[in-house]
Amino acid sequence: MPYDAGNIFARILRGELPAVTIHEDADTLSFMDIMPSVEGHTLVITKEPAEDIFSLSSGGAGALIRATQRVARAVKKGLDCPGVMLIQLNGAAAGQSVPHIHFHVLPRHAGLDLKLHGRAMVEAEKLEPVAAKIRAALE
Ligand code: DGP
Repeated sequence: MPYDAGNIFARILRGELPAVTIHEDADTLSFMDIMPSVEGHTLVITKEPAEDIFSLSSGGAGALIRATQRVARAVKKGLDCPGVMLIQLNGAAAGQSVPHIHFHVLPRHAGLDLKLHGRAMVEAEKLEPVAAKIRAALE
């Protein structure tokens, strides 16, 4: 299937929709998930218009995992969580809802259950203080 340039993340990349941004470089953008599974749920996306891991270039894959590693380190340090879970879904059958490749970065604490992602919306004002802690921990 051809890449859908009208998807939500493509619109965020074009500046048509707002996002609480964590980090941006030449190849990737990272921002807070608006329907988080857990406080601190962050997304890392490519600027390359690719739907999934299968259509992403190897250069794009390298840039994406490097940015994800950097953001995961900042989530761990900034939110002082003992674990960080990375999730990356490919295809509706796998649960992917936005057809633009992305990693989920989830702070984890033992015994704290994850909610299903993409359900309850959180306002930007509530995401911002958590985002500030992650940004401050970026190296
Ligand atoms: P996935 O199911 O893996 O495709 O995850 C898509 C995630 O994107 C899901 O956790 C909810 C999040 N999301 C959906 N729409 C928006 C949006 O407009 N802004 C932000 N920041 N996140 C969104």
